[in-house]
This record gives sequence, structure tokens and C-alpha cells, in this order.
Amino acid sequence: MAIPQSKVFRVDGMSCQHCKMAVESMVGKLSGVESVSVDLAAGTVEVKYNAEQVDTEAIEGAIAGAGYDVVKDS
Ligand SMILES: [Cu+2]
Repeated sequence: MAIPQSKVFRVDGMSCQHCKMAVESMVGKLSGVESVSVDLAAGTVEVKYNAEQVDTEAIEGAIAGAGYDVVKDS
């Protein structure tokens, strides 16, 4: 049994409920993603996922596919 991982992504461009829904549905479609939680005020997306099924690159790709920019750390 895999332990779910959790990661908070910083995402630019999310400004309303529509953005929130778009990101949550795109990321939520990935198999291995257990939950997606968008915080519009903070500009963050918290994702819980099974690292055996999906990786952060795929999650970032889904966020980008929804039309938003993932802000890279460092
Ligand atoms: Cu919007």
C-alpha cells in the first residue's frame, strides 16, 4: 500500500472560481491523484497523490494544460 504524497504547487493566473474548477478538474483526471485543493487567495494548489502512479511533472503538465503557469521554486 502506497502512502499518499502531498505537494503544494505555486500557480500563477488563477483568479476566480472558474480557474479553481479548471485546475481541480484537470489535475483530478490524472490517475493516482487523490485530491486537489486550490487556494485562490494564496495562489497555491495542494495535491495529494500516489507517487507510484503519477509524478510532479505530470501534475505540473496538467496545471499547464488547464492554462496556468506553475511557479518553480528556487
Ligand atoms: Cu478564472
